[in-house]
This record gives sequence, structure tokens and C-alpha cells, in this order.
Amino acid sequence: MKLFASHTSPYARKVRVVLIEKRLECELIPTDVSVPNNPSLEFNPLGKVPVLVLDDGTPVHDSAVITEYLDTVTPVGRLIPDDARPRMLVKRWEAIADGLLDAGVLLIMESRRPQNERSPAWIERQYGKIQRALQQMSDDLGERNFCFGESFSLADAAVGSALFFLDFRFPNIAWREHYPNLVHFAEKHQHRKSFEETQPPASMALAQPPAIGSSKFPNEKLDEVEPEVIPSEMAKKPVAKKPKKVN
Ligand SMILES: N[C@@H](CCC(=O)N[C@@H](CS)C(=O)NCC(=O)O)C(=O)O
Repeated sequence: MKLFASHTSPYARKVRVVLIEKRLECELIPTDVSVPNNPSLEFNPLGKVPVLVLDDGTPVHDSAVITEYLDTVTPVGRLIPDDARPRMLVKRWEAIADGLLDAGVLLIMESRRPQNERSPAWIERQYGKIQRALQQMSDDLGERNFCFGESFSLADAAVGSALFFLDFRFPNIAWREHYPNLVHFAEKHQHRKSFEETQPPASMALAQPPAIGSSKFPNEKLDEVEPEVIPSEMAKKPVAKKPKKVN
């Protein structure tokens, strides 16, 4: 199998975490989606990474389809339960984490537009999605070490990838100040082999936005954020607490 991905894509990180947890061999093909006619287009009409290409040439996308497929190809380290309800709950965690990423990526895209073309309302809308997703994750996690059940699942792979993406690209989002249980979760999992081995290159770990490209992918501009895209007063505003949901 081959995985077309960038080292900084959080969706790809989730897939790479799953590959490691499942002990599956896969060649990583570094792919810069900002380059016209980049190889992802051969396999995904949407031109997005990650794309998994099976040994018989079958392309698999998007990341949630890939993770579900990978969990079925070997019984090693099952990450998604078989039964309908727990399966739905794990996939729902993944959907929230991926949705948070979608909002973050849209903010990054917005930051590429000239200042006078940016929409504060659009920025706020995306920012609200991130905040509400964090609140939901915090409420649903409670004091547990794992998002679902008593062992590492796809939910943890997705949520960890999303939280570490915020650290990496949005250090001005003060999630660590507002959600101590998510901090506990992050600390519990950050040294797990699958997360350690999929960290974005240290050369790209900037303390402050904007984060621009890397020595490996000099043309990559996707993950570019300018500080004014997320005003710090918005970044610090927690959302109202909601009643606890039963998992
Ligand atoms: N829903 C997709 C989202 C993937 C995605 O947006 N990937 C970004 C990289 S982080 C990308 O390839 N963007 C290029 C584009 O949208 O043209 C998934 O889960 O795989």
C-alpha cells in the first residue's frame, strides 16, 4: 500500500496513527497539494490528501473511509467496535475531530486571501465550530483516559490528531487553559508510539502562527495561518457549558 500525504496533514496523521496501531506496512509518498497537477489528483478527483492506494491500484479516500477500511484488513489492534451502537459512537468522535480540522483548514485557507477580502463573519463561524467541538469532546470525555471504552480506539486517534493540530497551527487557541481533561488526554497519549512517530517535523513546529511550509515541502502553503485570522480575544472565549451527554 501507498499513502499519498503530507507530513503536516492532520487527517493523514490520523491515518498514519491507525497504520502504526494496526502494524500495517505502508509507503508514505510526500504530496504537496498546493502544487498544480500533484499526484493526489491521479487518485482523488478532489485533489485532497490523504489517499491510500492499495496494491492492486485501488484508491481509497477520504480519511474516514481509509481508517474504516484499514481496521477491517487485519484483526490486529481493532480500533472500531463491530456492534452498531458502539461503532456509531466511535465514528461520531471521529466526525467531530475531523469537523474541527475542517474548520481549521478553512481558517488557514482564509488566511491566504488578501486582508481586505477576508470575512470576519466567516472566520468567526469557523472558530465557533472549533470551540463547540472542543466543548463537546471535553464533555463527552469526562475523566476517562480513552474517548470510548477502556482501550485505544479510532476515536482517540482522531481526537489526538485534532488536538495536536491545534497545538501545531493554532497556538493562539487556548484550549489547554479551558479543558483540563483534554490536556490530561493529550498528555496520556502524546508519547504513544503512533503519535510520537507521526509528529510533524520539528522544523515546522513554530511557537506562533504563521506556520509556513517546511524544508521537505518548500512549496506547501496549505498550513499557513496569519495571527489576525483568529483574533486572540475570540481564541480565548470559552463556550457555555452544556449538560453532560451519556456515551
Ligand atoms: N475530508 C478529507 C479532508 C482532507 C483534506 O482537506 N486534506 C487537505 C490537507 S490537510 C487537502 O488535501 N487540501 C487540499 C485541497 O482542499 O485542495 C479527509 O478526511 O481526508
